[in-house]
Amino acid sequence: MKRIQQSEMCKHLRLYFIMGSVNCRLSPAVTLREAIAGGITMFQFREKGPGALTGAAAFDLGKQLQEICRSHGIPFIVNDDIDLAIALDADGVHAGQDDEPASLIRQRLGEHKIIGVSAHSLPEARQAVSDGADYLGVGPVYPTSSKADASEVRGTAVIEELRQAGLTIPLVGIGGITADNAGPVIAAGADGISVISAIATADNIAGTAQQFSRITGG
Ligand code: TZP
Ligand code: ICP
Ligand code: MG
Repeated sequence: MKRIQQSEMCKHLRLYFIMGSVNCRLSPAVTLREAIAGGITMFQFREKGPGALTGAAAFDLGKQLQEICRSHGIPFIVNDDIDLAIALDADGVHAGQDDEPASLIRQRLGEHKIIGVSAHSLPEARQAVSDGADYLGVGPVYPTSSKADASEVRGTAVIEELRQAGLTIPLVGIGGITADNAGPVIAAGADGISVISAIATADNIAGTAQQFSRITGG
């Protein structure tokens, strides 16, 4: 099987929801179902931070969320944990700068799986492109409380810089994005936005996701 095409990748990225059990107000399964009802286009299972599940409990929750994604045709991506992604036969992996390079992850997962990489600067983005990443997560765009070790907030400047430098790789902005501040992220050149708390902790999860998808064209 072949690498995912850029046009298909861009469609999946329009409204990319990320969460794990510690991010949710309701159960993860209910949260995910509501978010799907509101129009999310891709999902990342990110079981991280104090109180996060590990081992068999993380596998079991991942499996449950993957089945929900499968039944709605939503790609299911695993954050960081390549062994878990392989065990679940996930659709792909999202890797940080401290994780293995995309080229090595590709050798383990195969050509047809989606590999995303976090990039905070033009050099990191260029490296990820040459390593064979399928998409980038660029941020934090705005201040976030969902990532303890988040790097410097740069607004939309890095996204603009990558596009001005001619990078065409599909990318999402991430970090502190709400329905009120998502517009400039798309205007800066992002193909979509990635969101944890604004959706996972919303009073009306489906309604909030729907508001986002009106902005990103999802
Ligand atoms: N990487 C950069 S910011 C961030 C991650 C995982 C957290 C985004 O969460 P939120 O709640 O949408 O700010
Ligand atoms: N970007 C994306 C899309 N996911 C992440 N987990 C991250 C940056 C840190
Ligand atoms: Mg990581």
